[in-house]
Amino acid sequence: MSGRIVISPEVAAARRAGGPIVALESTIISHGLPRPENLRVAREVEEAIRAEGATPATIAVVNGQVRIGLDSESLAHIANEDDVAKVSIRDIAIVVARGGHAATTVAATCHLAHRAGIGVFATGGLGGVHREARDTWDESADLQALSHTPMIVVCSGVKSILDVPATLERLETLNVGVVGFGTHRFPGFYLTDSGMPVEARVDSAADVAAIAAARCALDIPSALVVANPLPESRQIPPEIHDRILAEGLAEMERKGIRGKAVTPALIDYVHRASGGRSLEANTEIILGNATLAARIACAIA
Ligand code: PSU
Ligand code: MN
Repeated sequence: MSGRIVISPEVAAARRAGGPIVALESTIISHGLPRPENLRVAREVEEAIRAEGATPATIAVVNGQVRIGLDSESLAHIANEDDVAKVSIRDIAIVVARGGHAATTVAATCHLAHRAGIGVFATGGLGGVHREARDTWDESADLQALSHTPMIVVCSGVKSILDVPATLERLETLNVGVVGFGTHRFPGFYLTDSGMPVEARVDSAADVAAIAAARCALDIPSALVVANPLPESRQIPPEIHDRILAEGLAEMERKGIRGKAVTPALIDYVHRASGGRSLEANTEIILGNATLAARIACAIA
């Protein structure tokens, strides 16, 4: 590919062999988890994918180059440095042209992974419709990207910092497929059940692979979201969750935080207010989703 996109030797070898590959986003590393746990979790997630016999492809922009698969030094840079921008699809080219560094959101990662021939992607939570969207029009570009990128996206729903029912409506409007893994309930990230139903349930990686094959044969242009909940015993107790969430939303209002700063600021608030509990849940979510995505990638390959 052009010098603007560089595929790591590990990912290139997997591509040549037609082996299973799982794309990973990097905004969760740079803006979604606190230091120093972010780097540790990023490495554990890659290992979890290798342990299933698949190849991880963490995606980011380093020195103006899109990297599909990061070496150890680049991963550490994304995790530790303040000069890493958060980029969605519209922002990628600006950072590339200027030779900068950036972490990719779900939208940007889907776009770049698809371009690199990767069909499975694992993350924690998707962006979605914000609660005050009626006034602010704040809806993540992730949703648009999912509507026109054929990708299997394994996640634990969306955080309840968002308007979950509105997000599900938008996913329907945008033709994005949603299936619950082992459940008919849409997960609420820290909560096993967001309170909203999912029509289609799948129970195995092979189930997902069969749907992926049918989508491919039918040229369905959008993504399939595989919503994978935390087990109930591992969720944040709903009373604690609801209190922290209300406080976090009030703080954003007070500080007047807007635009793409909203998601990282809210996530950071929840991490601080929950005394490490949300970090533990977040780590478990990402590891679980990476493992499931690797199994799906293996079933497809
Ligand atoms: N939700 C999370 N953790 C995250 C994000 C979302 O639970 O780290 C990140 C993802 O990279 C997602 C992005 O694509 O935030 C969405 O940001 P925005 O709402 O500005 O589109
Ligand atoms: Mn936004």
